[in-house]
Amino acid sequence: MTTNDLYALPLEYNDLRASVRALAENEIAPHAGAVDEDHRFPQEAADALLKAGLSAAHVPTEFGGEGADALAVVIIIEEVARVCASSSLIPAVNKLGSLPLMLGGSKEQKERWLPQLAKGSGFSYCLSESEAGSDASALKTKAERSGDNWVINGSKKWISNAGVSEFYTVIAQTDPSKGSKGITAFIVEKSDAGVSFGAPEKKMGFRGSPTREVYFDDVTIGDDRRISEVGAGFALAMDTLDHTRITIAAQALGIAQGALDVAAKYSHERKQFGKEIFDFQGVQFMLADMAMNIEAARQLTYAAATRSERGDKDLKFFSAASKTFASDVAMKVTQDAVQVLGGYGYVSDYPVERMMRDAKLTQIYEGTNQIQRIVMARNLPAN
Ligand code: COS
Repeated sequence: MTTNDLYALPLEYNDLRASVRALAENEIAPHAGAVDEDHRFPQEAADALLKAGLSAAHVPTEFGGEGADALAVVIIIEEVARVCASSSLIPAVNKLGSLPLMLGGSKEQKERWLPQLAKGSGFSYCLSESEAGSDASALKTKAERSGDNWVINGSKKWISNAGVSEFYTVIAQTDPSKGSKGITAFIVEKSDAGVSFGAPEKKMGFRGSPTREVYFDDVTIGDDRRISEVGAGFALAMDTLDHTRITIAAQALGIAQGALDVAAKYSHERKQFGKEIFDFQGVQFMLADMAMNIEAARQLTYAAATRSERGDKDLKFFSAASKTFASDVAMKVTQDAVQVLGGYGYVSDYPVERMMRDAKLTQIYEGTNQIQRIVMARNLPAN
């Protein structure tokens, strides 16, 4: 290896970016505004992503998927989020929902669900509850033994793509006396008796992605649905998030890039005081800061993705850092993009107000940025 190979993406990733960008601009962007305005699932995006093998590209080839590595998945999500954050949740949620199965499940279990995911089934992740958000191990949903079966009762909150997905990884309490060591992971199917969904939440952003409660009422499943050792479900859930928080960084990165692209173009179109507003240094400084921060977020996110792929020891730090940094950048960049567009930025004729609303969630979900800082601090070298 020479220095020529360092800090440059291999050609295959640049080719992937170009093809996803073309698909996103042609088939996803035209619907992004309506999806947001009508609070409707981005079916056009779901169909286009599935057809191109991008809706769950992380599924290994032996299970019918594309076998995309963590960096490739990041680039897919980034490019889709650049035009429609709601649509980018399709590949992100599918990875989040199925990663516990990929990390903890048996070969038979993977053969049972992953090929269906590759064909478009959808896979959601059920960890959070109304009283267990940041304090995830305080969850109350119970799975109790009944002969050879498990009976699940309880409810999960803020579940992305709930109702759309066929499969759900459910993190449930199997021995309340043991705290985080009494938690176990299961797969529940939408068609299982006793599974139902709440009304879609009315959200500030990400309005194209349904977020609903999921209810479990005496849902009875066999032990073949258990994907962690009994009591090892919390560690599996946390291990999963170490890998998938990077996909939220990718999403934030894409939203920020999309907002910068709109603002930069607009700055050359809009004339005030007889010249392009780009000619004012105040606007140039804003655009330069936006681009600089986006590039820094991109480097950190790609570095985190390669650590996820290799399973490096410092993944936890990099994953939390990339999610925090990229989402904070997305919030600042989208606010500044609205500012560059002025009055036009504040109305829905341009996409930057949607992007600003979408950016906010990336600072909150898959662990608030405050929780990420706890994770980073716990993983500093001295610890
Ligand atoms: N990977 C593997 N295991 C982990 C882990 C990780 N990242 N984080 C914690 N664990 C394990 C710990 O090692 C510990 O086991 P041991 O006692 O054997 O060491 C166990 O899980 C409990 O860990 P801890 O005591 O650190 O748990 P806390 O209750 O303090 O919670 C935080 C830790 C706050 C980091 C965790 O609850 C969290 O990430 N919360 C946010 C949840 C979230 O992201 N929700 C978003 C919804 S999911 S989309």
